[in-house]
Amino acid sequence: MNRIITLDEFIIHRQKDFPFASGELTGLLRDIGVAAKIVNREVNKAGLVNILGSAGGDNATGDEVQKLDLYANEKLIECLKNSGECCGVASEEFEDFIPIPAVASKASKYVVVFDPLDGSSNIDVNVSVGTIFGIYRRKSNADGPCTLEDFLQKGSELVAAGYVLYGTSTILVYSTGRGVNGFTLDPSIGEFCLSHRDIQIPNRGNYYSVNQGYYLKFDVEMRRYIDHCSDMNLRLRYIGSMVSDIHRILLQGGIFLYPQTRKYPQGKLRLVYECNPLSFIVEQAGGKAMTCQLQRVLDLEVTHLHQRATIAMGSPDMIDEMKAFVEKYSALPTFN
Ligand code: AHM
Ligand code: MG
Repeated sequence: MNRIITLDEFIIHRQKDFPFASGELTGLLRDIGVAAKIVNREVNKAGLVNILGSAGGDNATGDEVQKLDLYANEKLIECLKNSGECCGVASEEFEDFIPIPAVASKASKYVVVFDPLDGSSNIDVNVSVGTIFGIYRRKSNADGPCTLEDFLQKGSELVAAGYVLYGTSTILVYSTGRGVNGFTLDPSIGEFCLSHRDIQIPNRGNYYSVNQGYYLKFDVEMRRYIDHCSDMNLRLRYIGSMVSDIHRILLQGGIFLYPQTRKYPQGKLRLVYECNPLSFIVEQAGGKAMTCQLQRVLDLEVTHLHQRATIAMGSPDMIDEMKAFVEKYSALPTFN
């Protein structure tokens, strides 16, 4: 039988691979691992305790906030204070970033961005949700509090990113820029154990993932590409929980699309909290991630915390194919 490797063991073992190998990132990743276990416990209890339903407010981008979102948000922040490595966080649930005071005069060098519970409209119906996170090295002076510029870095400057999927089992997937590894939570020992070593996304897959209900609201090139996916007998899978859809594509291949619609002319998904961290993971696994206007997501300028972006990510050959459709059909005059 293979020896079990826990997340903590793996992080410490990999520490030397990291360019700033001083153990700081190790502490942060462990904090996130602890938060994931706490959130997981609560997500699993969601049907049992009176935590379901709306907290009655809207988040910074106007979506209804579920109670469990707030809980996950709070726990992540609490846990990120533990190691003293994080000088500030920005969360999809808050309008502004939150500076974290230094612990025991430690010079914290990192900021963390996260979507505490993505796909939260799925909670009430017992469908998978996820946490998405990204870690940047701060730009501001380590003597003072963090500043907005620490959070407005391009995705290509991420030093680590990952997600936790609270699904039929709970899995934490992360990358520090040297491949992607996945750890499944073994509830009997309360540890994330290495289950998916060096994940490589297949060059193509049998799935496409898009909210096809918006078909008529998409531009012609996207409609033609979606028609093509259907003509090729690809299977449509759309959970409405991006982490779940991306996780399937990462393991089995496929393409995920969220193009612009009339309601969301810039796309719906958030660049800082959703698109950049997941694009980092997908690229690290050998995939590609670009906007529906064909810019590499990780190269996009970040001008505000809640910026939205269109997105196409997944298997490299399928992204190239999508790109060819966009180039061909967006160049033609449209007769909508
Ligand atoms: P959220 O952060 O408010 O949960 O929204 C993000 C989610 C993604 O997980 C998912 O892919 C998308 O919104 C679904 O949106 P839609 O219902 O418009 O297809
Ligand atoms: Mg989200």
